[in-house]
Amino acid sequence: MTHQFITCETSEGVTTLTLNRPEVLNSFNTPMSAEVLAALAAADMDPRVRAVLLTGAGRGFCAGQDLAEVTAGKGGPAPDFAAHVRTVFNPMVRGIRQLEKPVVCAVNGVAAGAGASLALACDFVIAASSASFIQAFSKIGLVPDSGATYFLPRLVGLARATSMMMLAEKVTAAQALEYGMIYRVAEPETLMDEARRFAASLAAQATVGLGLTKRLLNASLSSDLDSQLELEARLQAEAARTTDHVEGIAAFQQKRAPRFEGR
Ligand code: T3D
Repeated sequence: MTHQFITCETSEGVTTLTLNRPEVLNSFNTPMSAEVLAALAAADMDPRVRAVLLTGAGRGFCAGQDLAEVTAGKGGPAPDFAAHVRTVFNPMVRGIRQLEKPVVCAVNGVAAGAGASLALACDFVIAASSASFIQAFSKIGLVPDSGATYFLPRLVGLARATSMMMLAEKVTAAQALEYGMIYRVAEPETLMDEARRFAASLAAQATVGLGLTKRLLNASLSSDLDSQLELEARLQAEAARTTDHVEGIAAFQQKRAPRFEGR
């Protein structure tokens, strides 16, 4: 499939998806979001793909909605923001959370607005020490979207989420790590190597088990203990039927590293 606004390549079981509009800090126009969605769907369908790496080209990760596309203040008919959020941003967030393969986000620079939301929806965020996160919405009179109000309070607590969202202050990568928003910080020069190696190591794990773990974590965000215990029991039975479980046990007994095939 050819892409105009992203690049997409697969090696070592990892699909690397790069947002590629560096001149506008990879902000989202509608076609770019459609390309991201199609690439996530392709990664989902392809059994050779066992992890996804999301990053941005140039000095920024993603500055959220492309404000040149927004017609407010330019006269003309009022845009249907609800429809836009439902059709452009929400499907990408669902695409990341429902993909039962690990998604690593390498935040190479500023992540603002829906760009920050998208990073927070990923399973692992590795940020360059020079990167930052800005809940930029309030600066333009909008509300946080693309799952920000769902993920951020759960990651950092209500007080910090409130201040980030109402004050739109820049959160550095070091602060994001300290607050529990992200997984790791890397030096800018080594970010992509580290992120690729990390994604490849995830791709070599028991993919079905990781996918079912993601389903459990998704459910746990809005579940009660009894429901969660029951879901764990059901999904454990599913994981136990995989070839990778048999291989994991064999490797343990033979005191060797497992060779997981992702099934
Ligand atoms: O429509 C709906 O569905 C509503 C949904 C909304 C979801 C959202 O994401 S709302 C939030 C939208 N994003 C923003 O408000 C962030 C806007 N950008 C910024 O505040 C700053 O650019 C940054 C803090 C992210 C980075 O600042 P800085 O100083 O490093 O870079 P810069 O000079 O501002 O930007 C560099 C270029 O990118 C610049 O273009 P130029 O002057 O070199 O030709 C700038 O205009 C462009 N750019 C940055 N962000 C956007 C953008 N162009 C279009 N849309 C952007 N979001």
